[in-house]
Amino acid sequence: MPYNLNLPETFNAADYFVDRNIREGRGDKVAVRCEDRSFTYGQIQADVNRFGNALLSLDVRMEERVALLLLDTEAYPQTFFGAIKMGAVPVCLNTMNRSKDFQYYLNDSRARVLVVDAALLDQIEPIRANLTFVKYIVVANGQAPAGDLSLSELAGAQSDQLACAPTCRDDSCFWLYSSGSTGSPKGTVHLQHDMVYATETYAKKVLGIKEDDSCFSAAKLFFAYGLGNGLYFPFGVGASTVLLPQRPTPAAVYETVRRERPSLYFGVPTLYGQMLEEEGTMDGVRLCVSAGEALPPDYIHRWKSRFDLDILDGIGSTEMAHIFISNRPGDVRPGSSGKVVPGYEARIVSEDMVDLPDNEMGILLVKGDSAAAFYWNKHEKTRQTIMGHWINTGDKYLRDEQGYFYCAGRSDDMLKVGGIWVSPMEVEACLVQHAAVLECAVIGAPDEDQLIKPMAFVVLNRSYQAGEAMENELKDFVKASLALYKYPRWIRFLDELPKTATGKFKRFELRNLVQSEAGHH
Ligand code: 3UK
Repeated sequence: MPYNLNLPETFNAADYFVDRNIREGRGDKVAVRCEDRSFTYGQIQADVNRFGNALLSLDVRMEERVALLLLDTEAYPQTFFGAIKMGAVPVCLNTMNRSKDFQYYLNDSRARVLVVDAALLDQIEPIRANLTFVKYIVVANGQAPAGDLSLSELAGAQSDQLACAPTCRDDSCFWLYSSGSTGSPKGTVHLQHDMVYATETYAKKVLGIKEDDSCFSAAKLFFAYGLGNGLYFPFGVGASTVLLPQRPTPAAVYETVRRERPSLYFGVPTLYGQMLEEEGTMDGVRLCVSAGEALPPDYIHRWKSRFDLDILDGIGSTEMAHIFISNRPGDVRPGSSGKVVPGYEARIVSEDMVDLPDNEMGILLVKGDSAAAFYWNKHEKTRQTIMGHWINTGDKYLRDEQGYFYCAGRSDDMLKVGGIWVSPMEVEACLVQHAAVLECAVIGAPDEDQLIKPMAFVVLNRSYQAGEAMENELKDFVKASLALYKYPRWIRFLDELPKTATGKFKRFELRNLVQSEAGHH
C-alpha cells in the first residue's frame, strides 16, 4: 500500500519538523531534555535559526555539506535542522569511528564545515592537515582551539530569525554513511521528504506516537535508527525527546528512564541483554523497540515477565531511513521481524529476481518513499542496491503464510555487532598489519546469547608464539586503529587457513567449524 504524502513541491524538512510545531501552538512545550537542561520548541527554533544564519555568514550555500560529529545533546537538533533550514545538507558521522575514518568521510563528502563536539576533537587533530575541503571547524559543548570557531559564540552572535531555503521536496536533505563488505563506506543521500514518510508510516501507524509521548533512544542520533527515534519522530508530532550524551551503559539507561520517565524506549539487542543482567526499572515506559540485528526471543520473554512490556523487533536500514517490517503492539512474534509496515512493500526473490512462494528463503527487497536516492559518487553500488522503486537489502528472509517475516542471515559477509556493521575484511586488513600475523580470516560467531561477534582465525609468522599474550596483543592492536566494537572477541590460532584452489579463504568452512562446535554445547 503506497502512501501519498501530498507535500508541496517547495518543501523544507526544517519547516515540517521545527517551525510547524510553533505554528501549531507548541512554542512553549518542552522539545528536548538533556542532563539538567530543557529546551522548548520555541528555543530550539531560535537556536536552529541562529545556526542557519551562522552557516550563511560562513558563506555556506545550498546543497553544500555540513558534517556533524556530535554526541547526543541539544547541539544536534540545532545544527541538523539549522543546516537543513538554510539549504545545506548535514552529514551525520558515527562518533565511535576513528581518525582515519573521519578523514575519509570528510574528504568524500567535501563538507565545508565540520561541527565537532569538544569531547571528540582529539580524533580530528591528527588529520587536520589532510582535510581537503573543510574550511571551518566549529566546536560544540566546549572550548574551541585558536583558529577554530565556538558554536555558542558563532551562533550566539546571529539573529534568531531565518526563512527556510526554498528547497524542493526531492532535494538532498541529509546523509548517513553505510559500510559494505568491500570498498569504502557509502554516503547515503536522503531527500527532504524521507523523514516525513518514515514518521507518517512507522512512527504514527506502528508506534502510535502522539504529542504527549516522550522518546528516549539509547541508539545514538548518528544512526538512522536513533535519528528517527530521538529526533525526527518526536519533532514530527510535537512530542519531546530525552538525549543522553554518555555511552548507553545499562546503569546510565536505567538512571535516565528513572529520572525522565520516557514513554517510548528504543534500544538494540545487545543492550537489552545487558539490561536484563542488571537492576533497574522501566516505570512510565509504554512500549520498547529493538532494531539493528535480530532480537533473541529469550530477551522478549524475560523483558515481558520482568517489566510487563513488549519489545517490538523491527528491521530497518540506513538506505530506507527507518523500520519497514515490524512487530506490532499486542502482536509480537518472538523470532520474527514482524509484518510489513503500512506504506511499504516487501518481496522475497531468488538470485534471478523471481518472486518466491511463502516459506522459501530468498533475498529481501523493499519499496517505500523513505528510500535513499543514491550513494554519493558510487554509481555501481547505487545500481546494485537501488533497483527502480525497489531496494535490495542484502538480507536473506522468508515470509510465512500469515505475512510474518523471518531473518535468515546475509547474502554478503557483513556482520551486525551491537546493531552496527562490521566488515570482516576491514578487521582482516587491520590484523595483517601486525608483524606477527602471516594471514587471517574473520567471521561472525555467536556469543552465549546467540548474538554475533567477530572471531579471528590467525596464522602466525614463524618465531611468534600463539597463546593468551598474543591473543591480547592482537586484540589491542585492532582496538588501537579501528572503532572499538570491531575488535575480534575471540582469536584462534591455526597452522594454515582453509583455502580454495584459487587461494580465497573458505569462510564457510570456518563458519561450519564454529557452528558444529556450538552444536555440541
Ligand atoms: C540488519 C536487522 C534482523 C539487516 C536500522 C532500524 O540497522 C539499521 O540500519 P543499518 O544500515 O543496517 C541494516 C541491516 O541491519 N537489521 C536491522 N534490523 C534488524 N536484522 N532483525 C532486525 N530487527 O541486515 C539490515 O539490512 O545499520 C535499523 C532503523 C533504521 C536503521 N538504519
